[in-house]
This record gives sequence, structure tokens and C-alpha cells, in this order.
Amino acid sequence: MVGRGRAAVVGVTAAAVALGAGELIAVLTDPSSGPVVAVGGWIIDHVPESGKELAITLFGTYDKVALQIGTVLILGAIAAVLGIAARRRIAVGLGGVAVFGAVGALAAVNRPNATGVWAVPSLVGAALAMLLLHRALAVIAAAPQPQDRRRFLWITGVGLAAAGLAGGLGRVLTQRPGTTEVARKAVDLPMPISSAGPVPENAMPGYVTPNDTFYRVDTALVVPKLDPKQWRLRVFGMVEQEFSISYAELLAMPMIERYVTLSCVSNDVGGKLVGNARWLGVPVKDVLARAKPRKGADQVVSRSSDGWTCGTPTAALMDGRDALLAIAMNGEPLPLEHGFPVRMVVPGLYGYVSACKWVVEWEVTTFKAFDAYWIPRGWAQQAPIKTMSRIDTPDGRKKQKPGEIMIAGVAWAQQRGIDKVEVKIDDEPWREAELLGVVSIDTWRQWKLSWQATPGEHTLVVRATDRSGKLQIEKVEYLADDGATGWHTVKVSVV
Ligand SMILES: Nc1nc2c(c(=O)[nH]1)N[C@H]1C(S)=C(S)[C@@H](COP(=O)(O)O)O[C@H]1N2
Ligand SMILES: [Mo]
Repeated sequence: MVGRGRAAVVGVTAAAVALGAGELIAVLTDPSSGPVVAVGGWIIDHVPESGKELAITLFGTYDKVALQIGTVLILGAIAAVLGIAARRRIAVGLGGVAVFGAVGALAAVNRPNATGVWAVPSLVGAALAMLLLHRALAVIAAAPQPQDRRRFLWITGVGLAAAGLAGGLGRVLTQRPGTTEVARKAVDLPMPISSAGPVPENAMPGYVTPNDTFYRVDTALVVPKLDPKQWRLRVFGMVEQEFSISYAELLAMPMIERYVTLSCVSNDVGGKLVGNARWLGVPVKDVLARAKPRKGADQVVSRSSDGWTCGTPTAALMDGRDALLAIAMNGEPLPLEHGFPVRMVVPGLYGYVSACKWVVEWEVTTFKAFDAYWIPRGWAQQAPIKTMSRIDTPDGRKKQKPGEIMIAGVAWAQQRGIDKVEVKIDDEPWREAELLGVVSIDTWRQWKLSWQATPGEHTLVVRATDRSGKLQIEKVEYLADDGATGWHTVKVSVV
């Protein structure tokens, strides 16, 4: 009989062939139809938010890569066990591979916007894996010593190499920005009829977050690649006048440019899931008003091309704030991962209830009638941004020298604005920080405070007050379903 170790390697090779072939075939069907992306997408949609937060905390922005590597590793381990089981009973091995093929196919056809062909990569991959498992075990078992070792190495070596090549090629081809990036570069951005105020003269570096360091949060394992020539926003539901608008028509409408600070509801106290960019776009109300929303339609559900949804209060879109259907970020067409060709930006609301990227539909409805993506997963339906402040320097992880230290950071309360930032050093009374200039109430505000640091361990705490006079909530509550609260505290060693 084939040895255990070898049987395990054959099992792993079979799984590799299934995944590699699947990834390559996905080039023909859809980037999201490959077995790893399909199963990964299913996991993302079904894992509780706490699991995702753990992944984000552990792997930072690499959570998506980590998820896929994890999926492949777990599959590899199961495949090794199946290979060993197949030594005695080939049917167990073949049956096991068939089950995995079916799981991949089911995950794929159940993705939003999937069609029946999305099953093909997983099914063909599984069929190839079954063939390899069957042949390899038979050949190795039949072969007498010492060729047997050579045959084993040959089959598994060629199988693994082919799988790796197919998978790698498939990934390169499905992930290439290609024609979408060409179309993006070709966009001729219109001049706004109202420009964003200038960046304040005394702004410190970091007031505007560059596109390549702007945080990214979404459920998309594969960045949607939409052709702007094909793009339309369809507006329907509780409206007098359903209609749809093309990218060219949108570009022809009067645009405004605004700095707006975007933040994520899962941003922890002191966290980095917040950024400030200059957005160019059409006011949402100019487009929405055309549809004439009916009375009582208190929610507009924005749906992205990959099926993700968010629900925004109709009032927030119509009340005159600078809610935008944005096409550009910091002077360039939206980067693909930030929603090209069109996304929403709504000042004053967390991203998950407002900032739909790759938006293709607006369904005018009610909060009672529809729960958007994150609501059944435990997040609040309504989520205005809470007043927050953050200490960016000094960095508590580095030892500081005694003498003058600039304590500095940002504070934000979009739609209300920041009126005061105070810092407490150890047991001293609160000191008011100097507020730097700000473009509008919709962006974060930088602040600084000079401190004569003495040797020893120190604790710095920051808190902000918004322009309505309300003090930032003190209690640290990370798992609040409508946004974390708490005063950011940094411990510094001065030596
Ligand atoms: N299509 C789509 N849009 C989305 C999301 C998503 O998962 N899919 N996530 C939202 C969340 S939770 C946030 S905080 C913002 C983040 O936008 P950014 O990635 O451009 O920073 O996008 C929002 N828009
Ligand atoms: Mo978010």
C-alpha cells in the first residue's frame, strides 16, 4: 500500500490542482467565481463581525490576503487527510474531493450577481483533482521499488508545479486592473462650479490623506472593475419617477468639490480607520430629487455592483449637507479600491451607512422594509458619527527625551465641527490645545499642545468638544453597535 506520507502529499497535490485549475478557469467565468474567492466571500458574509475585527486587528489591511491564505491552508490539511483515507478506500478520497467541489460551486453560484457558470471553476477543478487522486494512487501503489519513488515525485512534482502556475496565472489575469485602469486614466475630470476651500495655511502634514494611504474597508475580496461606459445608476422603489443615469450624463451635471473626513464605525479609540480627502461629485439631492421620492420613504438603499448595500436616511441626503455621488478623490478619478467609477460620500455618517463604493443602484424605501448589509450582522441602522479625538504624537511605543514635546493629533465631529480639544497630562488639570485651521465642519481638525516633559512615565489623555458644546463621551466602549466611544489615552516613557 502507498505510505501515509506519500498519500498525504498526493491529497495535497490533488487539492492544489483543483484550486489552481479553478483560479485559471475563473479568468473565463468571473474573477469572483474561483473557488478561493467564492468560499472566502462566503466566509466574509457569514463570519460574525467580531471575527472580522479580530482578523483586521491581527493582519491590519492584509485581512483579505490572510483570509485567503487561511482558507487554502485549511483546505490543504483536509486534503492531506483525504489522501491518507483514499489509500484504503479510494471512494472516500474521491467523495471528499467531490464534496469540496460542490461546496466551492455552491458558494460561487450563491454570490451576489452570480450565474450558473460560476460553478464551473470549482466543478472542473474538482473533476481534475479526482482524476489525479485516482491515477496517482493507482500508479504509485502498482509500481515496484525503486521506480515507485521516482513516479511519486514525478506525479506530485508536476501536479504541484502545474497547479501553482495555473493558480498564479489565473490570479494575475483576474486581478489585473487592465482595461478598467486605462478607462480610469482617461477620465477627464470636470471643473467644479464650487471648489473646496483651500487647505488652512497652518495645517500640519497629514491634514489631507493621500489616496494610497487612505484606509480601505470593504467586503470585496476582488476589487470590482466597472467599465464607466457601461456604468449606470438605477433609481427605483418608492419614487414617482424611476430612471437611470449614465456616467457621461453624471459628468455633464454641475459638480462641487469638498473636503470630507470619512470614518469607519469599527474604528477603535485611537484607531486609523479615518481619513480626510477632497471629493469631486454631483450633490446627491440633485440626482435623487429627479426621482421624486414618495412621502414616508425614509431610507435610500445604495447597492454596489458586488451586491453590498448600505441604508442612508433620505433626510441626510436631502437636507443640504454636501452628500455627494463622488467621481474623484484628491484630484484623481476614484482609485479602483475606493469605488471607481462612482461612490457615495455623506458627511456626518459612518461609512457603512453612507459611503457605498461601486454604487449602481438606489432603492428608495423605508427603514422598516429593508435592512442593509451590516444591520442583520449586529450594527445599528442609524449611525451618525460620534465626536472623537486622537493623539498622534508622541508615539507611545517609542521612548521620548525630556524637554519640549509637541503633543498633537486630530479630532472630528463631522457636521457639527470641533470647538475645543483638551489634553490631560497625568494628574494635572486639563489644558486647552491650540486648534489649527479647518476647511469646514465636515473635516477633522488638527490640534497641538507644547509640553515640557520630565523624565518618568506619563499618561496623556485627549478629549474634544463639538460646536454644539457637547463633550466627547468618556466611557471606553469598543463594541458599541453604532461606533466606539472613549477618550484616547497614550502612555509615554520619557528617559
Ligand atoms: N461596495 C461597498 N462599499 C462600501 C463598503 C463595502 O464593504 N462595500 N464598506 C463601507 C465602509 S464600512 C466604509 S468605512 C467605507 C470605507 O471607504 P474607503 O474604503 O474608501 O475608505 O466604505 C463603505 N463602502
Ligand atoms: Mo466601515
